[in-house]
Amino acid sequence: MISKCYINCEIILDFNSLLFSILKKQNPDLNLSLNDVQENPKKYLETQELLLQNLSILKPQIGVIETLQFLESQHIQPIIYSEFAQLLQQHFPYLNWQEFTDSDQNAIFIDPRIDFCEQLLKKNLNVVLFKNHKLKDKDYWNQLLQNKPILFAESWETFPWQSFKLVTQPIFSADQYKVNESENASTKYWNTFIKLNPIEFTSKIIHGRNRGGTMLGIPTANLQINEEIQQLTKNLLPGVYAGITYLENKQYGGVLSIGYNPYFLDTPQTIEVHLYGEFQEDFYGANLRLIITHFLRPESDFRTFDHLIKAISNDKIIARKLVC
Ligand code: RBF
Ligand code: MG
Repeated sequence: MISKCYINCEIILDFNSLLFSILKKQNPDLNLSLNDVQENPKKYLETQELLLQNLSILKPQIGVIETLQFLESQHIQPIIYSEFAQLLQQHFPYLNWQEFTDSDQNAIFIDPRIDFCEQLLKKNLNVVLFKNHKLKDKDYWNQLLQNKPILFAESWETFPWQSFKLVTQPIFSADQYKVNESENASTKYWNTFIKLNPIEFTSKIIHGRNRGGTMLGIPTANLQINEEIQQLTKNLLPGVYAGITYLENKQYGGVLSIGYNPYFLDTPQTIEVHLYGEFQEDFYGANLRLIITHFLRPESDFRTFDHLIKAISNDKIIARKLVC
């Protein structure tokens, strides 16, 4: 009978995204996709020092709290394993941290990194990979693991914890979801920010990819990035910020994303600002003055589209309190 569930710490805190952000900040021209980091994190481990220094600015992945609550409701003890368990315990005392173990027959191991995965399977332990929109398919893993049994599951809710047979197909559908401010579950653990020395510039509003308004329900003004802006923002970690904006001489609070949109695998850097206000027009070509005042979180990849939406909706609530 399964009574424990070990979850990879890197999943809970999304180390890969932070690592990606730090590497990009050090060298914006580095031709690196988040997938590179995910597939071979060892290659980048020399920056682990930096990763640990930046732990205090991390927020747990948006679905984490619900997930842990769900597991508890199934009478399964959720444990997050990490070689940095003690350090992490100090930063995230509400999560149950433990050093890595690889011998517990009564446990399921969730999304281990590939090297741990092999180690676990050699010992005939139960490994489950949860589907996300970027997870390689079953054949890829089967080949890699030489047909050792590995379980693929679509979601926590549909995974048959007590008997665990498998398998469902991943479905990624965008249009059910919109930013909905009443739907924030994890703000309690997310209500943190860092005050910055304000960074100020003016930029032209250009066409983006039109996802913000239609897909995410959070319309954004995409800003042109010139040499000056590049210089001014080069020390900012890719992430989410709050600030004050001026558009046609009127002031609006704003929440913005500066980065590479890892969820959508966009590679060029973008700066996108959502203004707190009602607008009919699109303002393409207009100038926006922006004063960046707070850092909210590093940008992140997400397991599901739902999580991206929830994260942005929480950002929106937190930033509004700061700048409106
Ligand atoms: N994209 C990501 O891939 N990861 C993020 O963590 C992320 N956070 C965002 C937070 C805010 C407040 C906004 C406005 C956007 C964020 N985005 C993020 C960018 C989002 O993917 C982008 O706005 C849409 O793709 C539209 O281009
Ligand atoms: Mg936009």
